[in-house]
Amino acid sequence: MASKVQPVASFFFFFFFFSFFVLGFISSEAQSVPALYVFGDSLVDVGNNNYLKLSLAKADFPHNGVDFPGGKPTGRFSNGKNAADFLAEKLGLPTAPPYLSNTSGDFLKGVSFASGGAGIFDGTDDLYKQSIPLTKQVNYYSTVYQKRMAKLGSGAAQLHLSKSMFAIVIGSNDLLGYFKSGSAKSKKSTPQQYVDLMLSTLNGLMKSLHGLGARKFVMTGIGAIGCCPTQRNQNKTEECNEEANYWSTKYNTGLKSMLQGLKSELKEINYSYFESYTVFTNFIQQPATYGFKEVKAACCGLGNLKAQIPCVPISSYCPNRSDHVFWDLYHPTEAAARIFVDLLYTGSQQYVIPMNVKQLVSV
Ligand SMILES: *[C@@H]1O[C@H](CO)[C@@H](O)[C@H](O)[C@H]1NC(C)=O
Ligand SMILES: *[C@@H]1O[C@H](CO)[C@@H](O)[C@H](O)[C@H]1NC(C)=O
Ligand SMILES: *[C@@H]1O[C@H](CO)[C@@H](O)[C@H](O)[C@H]1NC(C)=O
Ligand SMILES: CC(=O)N[C@H]1CO[C@H](CO)[C@@H](O)[C@@H]1O
Repeated sequence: MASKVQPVASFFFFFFFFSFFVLGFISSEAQSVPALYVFGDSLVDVGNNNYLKLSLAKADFPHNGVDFPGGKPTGRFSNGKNAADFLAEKLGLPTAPPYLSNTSGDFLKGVSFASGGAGIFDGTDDLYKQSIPLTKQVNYYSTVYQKRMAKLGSGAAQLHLSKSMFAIVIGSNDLLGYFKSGSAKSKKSTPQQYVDLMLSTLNGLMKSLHGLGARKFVMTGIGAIGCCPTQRNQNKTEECNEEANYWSTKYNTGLKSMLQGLKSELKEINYSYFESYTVFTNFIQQPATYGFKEVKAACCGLGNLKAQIPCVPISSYCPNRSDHVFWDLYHPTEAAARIFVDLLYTGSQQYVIPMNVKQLVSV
């Protein structure tokens, strides 16, 4: 009897393991992210501005990159890696390379259009002479999209894009520009009108991306920009600029409802919205929890709060970059960026809604 049962048993045994491996393989395939497309400003720029001759928003000189592999400046506004690098790492992808590094590239694993000084509005970069505003970033993406369609064919390209991540980190420069003393923008519109226009413009650009195959969005709110070293330095008691912070939170509230509206209108999109503001204020209120000792001053710069002269080659920088929240006047250290992305990827609903990026991958 046993000799008759055995082949059957081993068949089931084989079948069980076969299906385990094959289905396991298929489902991990289904969950893998083929590409990461990054849009935004200096928080996620990995070198596009190196190619902009006139731009004043550059980080291709020391001491930027002092902790980057190789210790060289790369164009990242950081001592090391930035959030774009960490997000790519989490997704098992190489860092999305700068679009301007090869405008004829195929970029099958993704590409970054992010540019220091960029805003939702085209004029936001006036201060920096040159950047790639979000509208232009989306235009550049459309050329990548055309190439994808031509190379993979419509069906395969749409499938590839529907599983890809579209990360957008933008808005801080628009708001900082508004609150710059004597800005023309603040004379033209109230902060509420300005924030509403930021959101409706962003909404239009997200719809364009949806029309070009984007289905999964990673969106970040604006951080506590009133607490960056340059803003504190403008206050006698080194306090945060409460007005800038207030309008960041108003923008974030508006962004959350804009995203809900977009989801109910377009149905097939999914997104993660990240509360950068909450994470920032946690750093400031409970620095030790995150390993920080200095939450006010920049690490690299000169003068009060190292915020009077920016991070340029003649500036000094702090010996331990891991205990500072801010690398320079505006930008977080690698240590802070790493925590942001950890929370973005696997954080609870307190930080990322309606789902974190890990969940977004498998939707
Ligand atoms: C740019 O991309 C094209 C297409 O992928 C590739 O053939 C070429 O080698 C790339 N050029 C550089 C300088 O990387
Ligand atoms: C400094 O910041 C505090 C808190 O926002 C504010 O009450 C105060 O007016 C500011 N002082 C100056 C000189 O801007
Ligand atoms: C640098 O700061 C980190 C985070 O606070 C700490 O863990 C580390 O021990 C510090 N390193 C040195 C050499 O002080
Ligand atoms: C987890 C989640 O919310 N997934 C949604 C992604 O979008 C599709 C299309 O709207 C929904 O059916 C899923 O429920």
